[in-house]
Amino acid sequence: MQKWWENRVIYQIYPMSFYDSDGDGYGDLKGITEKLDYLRDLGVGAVWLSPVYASPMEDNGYDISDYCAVNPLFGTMTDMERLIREAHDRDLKVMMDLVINHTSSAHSWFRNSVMGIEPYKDFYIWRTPKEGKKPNNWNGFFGGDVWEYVPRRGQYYLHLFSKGQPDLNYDNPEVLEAVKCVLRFWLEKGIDGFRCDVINILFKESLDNGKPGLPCGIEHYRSTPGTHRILQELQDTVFSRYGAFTVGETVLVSPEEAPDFVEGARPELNQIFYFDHVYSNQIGIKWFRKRFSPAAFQKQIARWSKALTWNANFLENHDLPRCVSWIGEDGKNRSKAAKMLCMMLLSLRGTPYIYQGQEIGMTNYPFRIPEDIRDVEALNVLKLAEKIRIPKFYREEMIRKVSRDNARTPMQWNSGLNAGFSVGKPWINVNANHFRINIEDEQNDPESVLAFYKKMIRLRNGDPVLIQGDFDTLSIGDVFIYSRCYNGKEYRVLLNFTDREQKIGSVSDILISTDGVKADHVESLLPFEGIIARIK
Ligand SMILES: [Ca+2]
Repeated sequence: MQKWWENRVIYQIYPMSFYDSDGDGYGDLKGITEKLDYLRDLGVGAVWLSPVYASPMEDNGYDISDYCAVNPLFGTMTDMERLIREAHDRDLKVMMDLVINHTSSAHSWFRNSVMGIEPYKDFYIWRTPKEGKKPNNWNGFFGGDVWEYVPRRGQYYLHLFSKGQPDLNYDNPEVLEAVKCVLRFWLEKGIDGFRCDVINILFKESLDNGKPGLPCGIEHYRSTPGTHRILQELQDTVFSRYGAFTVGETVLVSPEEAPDFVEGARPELNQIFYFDHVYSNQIGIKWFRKRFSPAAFQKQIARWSKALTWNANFLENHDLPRCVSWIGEDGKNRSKAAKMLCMMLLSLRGTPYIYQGQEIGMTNYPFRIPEDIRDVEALNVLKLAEKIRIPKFYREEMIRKVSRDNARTPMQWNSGLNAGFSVGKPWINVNANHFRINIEDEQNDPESVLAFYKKMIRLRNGDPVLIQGDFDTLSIGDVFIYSRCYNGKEYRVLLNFTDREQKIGSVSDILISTDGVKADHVESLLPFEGIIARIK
């Protein structure tokens, strides 16, 4: 039997930038509830909310100070309960973000831990200085130190992310019990599943010095047996009891080790996100990029589509630039490229994830540096780049192209004030292109990116070949070609990744094209055109 997460398209909401119901410039829970009919009409079957928990917002909510409370910026627990109820009334599942590698340093667990109050004393990873020095040579994901000294305890604590995000100590069984209570709290409220943040680095197998690498020390905590044990236990004692769905965000997992998380003898998670396609044009780290290569990008998609029977497929999220800007083209071919990428996302094998604004082809933002930037990560990198004397022009371009803020500019609802996102001053600039790229206009245009997303979602939702069919790669390069086969039927998907017309031989019986109604027989693809043809 198909599981709900195999039949549904999942839509990611970044609450701060989705819709502001009360004019304070920040999106909120009531705002999301008001827009549920829009999501229903789009055809998606589940929403995943980036964190809405109580948080000092040092890392935009990925630093949680109370797992069982709602951030007042987003509303109240009553607003959250109403959102869950109203979503379920519209047959939309609700997923929350789960951040359990670390808490905020403002969490009461951490405060009590600093004071040495039981049972919290060993909830975090504390170590006494070694001959006055830090416990090891590791460095962190945001660059720089992983150890912060606390005079009160005379000890350092470990933080793989910022110093306001201390790592939980999973060597202490009471930590896992406390986390289970949090999970049950939300599942009892009717949540249908979780997107689990950096889930494969929970358990630190040792604190020995790391080998040189990025980040240094990762071999001691990436995909360790201890992490597998924790995930199995959460699955056995919590997730399976509620039929809860889980998708894991992983850090540097290879296609060879991925099945251990989702297909092992003891299932741990239902799906994981891989990032190799996103990394395909990076040089070492994400800030340095080479020219986008369709072949390098498609190779990773093809590799993962073969490695796992069921993938979590995505092109955008709250941490990435807009796909049409870096994979396709956001100039004159924007709408064509956005539709082609939509066709790929919705015709791969696995669950498609759409990030807010992707469905209208929202683009990167031409940020003024640094005054328009809000993301702490980009601001840190900018300072670092200046220090190591990367030229001004280059470092500004780097931030403009890669900054996470590209995904966080407000949702473009209409062509009016602040794109209809808020009547107040938005916390981050609205892209000026909302005059021509916005939901209201696209809803009235049958040729729009939005209209194509709706069409493609409806096609996928009702088609077992697109949902369950086996995947096979036929060609990689300027034109990406793959097949989907199910029950004696075969579809062929052909996607032009270039701004030039491409010959494809003779293809007939076309099910759908990104270019509207087609003659029954074509021999070439227009710039950025995609088609799905029935082969048998
Ligand atoms: Ca608000």
